[in-house]
Amino acid sequence: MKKILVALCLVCAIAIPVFASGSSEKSGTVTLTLSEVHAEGYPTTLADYEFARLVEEATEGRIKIEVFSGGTLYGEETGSIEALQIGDIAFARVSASPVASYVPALNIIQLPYLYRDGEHMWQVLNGPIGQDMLAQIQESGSGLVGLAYYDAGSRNFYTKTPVKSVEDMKGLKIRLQNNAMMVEMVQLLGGNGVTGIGPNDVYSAIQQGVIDGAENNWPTYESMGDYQVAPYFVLDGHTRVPEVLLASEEVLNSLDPADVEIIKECAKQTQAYEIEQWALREQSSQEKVVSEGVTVTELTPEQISEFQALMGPLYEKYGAGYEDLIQEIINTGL
Ligand code: BDP
Repeated sequence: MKKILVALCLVCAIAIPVFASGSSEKSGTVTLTLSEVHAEGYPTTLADYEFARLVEEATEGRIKIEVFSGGTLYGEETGSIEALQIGDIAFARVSASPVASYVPALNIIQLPYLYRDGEHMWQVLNGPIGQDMLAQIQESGSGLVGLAYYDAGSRNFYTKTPVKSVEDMKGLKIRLQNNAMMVEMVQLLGGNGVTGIGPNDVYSAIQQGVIDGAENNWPTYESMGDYQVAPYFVLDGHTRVPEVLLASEEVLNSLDPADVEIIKECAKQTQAYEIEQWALREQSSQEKVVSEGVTVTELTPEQISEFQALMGPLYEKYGAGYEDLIQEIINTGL
């Protein structure tokens, strides 16, 4: 009897249809998974839900997108990128920084001190250079499809001890995203870059003394609670790294091409919404951490130039072969 039951169960297991794991299908509707490291209410998470809403509406409910926020699926964005490549999930909203490990050309649009300000970055990203980079994510054969850029402001160092000039970076262990160029950036500033720690684990890594600090924008610094353990924030503005909404090429290929067009269109439509949410949160996060006692160090233009002056080797190494493009980026909007 026992043997018969085991045999029956095996038959059942095989009989249950198995769908590409990035999607599941029920009576003509498909549910696609989206991975997000940020919490509910964070600007990118709000944009993920807006994307899901628009896609569901435009496909009359045929395509549903389920958002897994807070890093519940993948705490490290590298994990979600690799899951996209093998079609395990359909979408991930990630930072362009770890994507550059798979599509090296993306380092060009996130070189330190490349943009004069946010407006300059958006002129580049929404112009031919940025759109070509977005297309290159797929054209490079990465298995990833770049759907849209989102805002993530500028990144700044935050530490347990005050950083008032580039000299204070000496010997500091700084957590970075998984990107070799960023590790070299911190080395050039005199510190040591540490990777492999997901953004949701930075707080405990600082608390336990594994690292002396990290670098990020106001909203992540506030949202992850890192300001409570690293209360010195220096406005060095070393990078502007856009967020990217990515899709799995394999999962998109399994869908009706007309639906893929709808997905691409809806993703583009969410950009303005995210930028709006971003501006609000950047302001409120800054106000919150300052009201809770964070020490913000502003640097003079001369002091910022000291940081910037050390970045030459990165432009030479990561910008090799892209000299004209970098110049075009610098000239954009002038
Ligand atoms: C935040 C980005 C998020 C990154 C995180 C990090 O929004 O996508 O994962 O930085 O530093 O600004 O890992």
